[in-house]
Formats: sequence, C-alpha cells, structure tokens
Amino acid sequence: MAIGVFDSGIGGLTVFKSIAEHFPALDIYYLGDTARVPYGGKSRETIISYSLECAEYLITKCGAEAIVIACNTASSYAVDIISEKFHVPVTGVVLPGAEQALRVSKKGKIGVIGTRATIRSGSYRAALETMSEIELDIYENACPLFVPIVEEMMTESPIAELAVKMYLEELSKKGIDTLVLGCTHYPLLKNTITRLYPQFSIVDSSEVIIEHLIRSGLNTSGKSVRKLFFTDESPAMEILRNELASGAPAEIISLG
Ligand code: DGN
Repeated sequence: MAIGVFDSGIGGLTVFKSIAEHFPALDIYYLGDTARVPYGGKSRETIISYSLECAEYLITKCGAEAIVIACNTASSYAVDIISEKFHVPVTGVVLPGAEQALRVSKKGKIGVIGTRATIRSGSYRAALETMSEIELDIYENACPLFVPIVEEMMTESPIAELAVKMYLEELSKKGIDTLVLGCTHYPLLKNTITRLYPQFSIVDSSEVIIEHLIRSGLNTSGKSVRKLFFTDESPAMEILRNELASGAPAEIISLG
C-alpha cells in the first residue's frame, strides 16, 4: 500500500523517518511544501487550501491511498476536510500527541507549544479536554522562532538555548510536568529542551503517530518505495534527507 505524508516543509521528515522505520515494506511518498513554508503564521483558509493541494498531489500523482499529515498546523485545520474531499483515511498528529500527553502526565499540568496557527486553533486543548477524565491545567505557547532556528540547523547553538528559555521558562514556572512538541520542527530541539528542563516529559508526535496507524488497520505491505517531493530548494533539505530519509530520492515539483 502507498501512503502520502505531507508537511509544510522539511520538519515532517521526522515523521517520515518514524513511519519508514516501523513499516519497512510500506510505500511512502513525502511532500514538503518548502516553497510556502511556514504555514504557522497563515490564515485558516490558506492553511486549508495549501493542505488540500498537498493531499491532492499525493493521491492523484503518487497513488497514495491514505494520508498522514505530519504538520501540526495543517493537522489542526485540515484532517476532516481532506478526508471528506478525497475519501481516504487521514491521520493527523494532534490526536496522537494529545493522547500520549494524557498517558504520561502525572499531574495533569500540560504545556503545549506550536506555531501561532496551531495554538490559535485550540486543537490540542480541545483534544486534551475531550479525552481527559480529569480536569487539566493546559498552558499553551506559540514559539515562532523555533522553526527558523531548526531550518538554519542551529539547534545546538546559544541562540537555540536562549529561544528555548524565552518560550519555556513561563511554562516551567507554571509547574507543567509534560510538554507537547506540537510542531514538526521541535523534536529537533529536544536535546536542548531536555537539557534545560529535565523535569518535563516530552511528547513527540513523530513517535506516537505509529500506534495510531497500527490501530487504524493500515495495510503496511508494499514494495518499500520511498520518494520525496519538495516545492522548492531549502537550506537544510540535503542534510535532513540523508539524516532522516536515508537519502531517498528527491524531486522538486510545483503544486496547483
Ligand atoms: N510543520 C509546521 C507544524 O508542524 O506546525 C511547522 C512549520 C511551519 O509551517 N511553521
């Protein structure tokens, strides 16, 4: 079976890697909309329209029979819309991430970080509150500087450290015990985050989505096809293609 994974850029390759490792036979097509990244500061309408174009490419050009939205911003707005339009199963990262947060949080004090659009959508809050049996303390923060830091491969730099402190100190003072990395790029800052805030249990959607795919009954047989598409060049593309996608072949395409 072929699945299509899309993200606003290269960060979703963390999700690609996780799926490729767990389902070695599955055919996986990845589309990174690098020409239009970031989605995180855009309006709901724009995010939905870009997401529909990404899904359409993967379904019509690559033959994807299911879609995984690696992008938290797109997952926050477009899961139902894509599945209604294309009649294929669609898995986003918000529900798996929220479910895992509830599993690991001991005190029910949960921090959620993501792009401005993800935080504005309230998607994580809604998912957490719907699934929780207890009252939660949820603290959300948009961290717009994290994406460019990752895109510039500065994850271990003093700038990364400063930005992590700037965005997370408040959440730490609130006493959160669990931090949801609600953006594809943030797992790449995990080392810096855990070094500065070792008390947080970190939820990384790229890891927990696997369980959801297994539960959804995804047919994981295939010919191990791995193909990447990007809508433009991007500074860290080559490095991450090798690090996270075992050097799978990549092509620049245009959408629409
Ligand atoms: N992929 C986006 C997300 O997970 O929300 C991050 C990059 C962006 O578009 N801002």
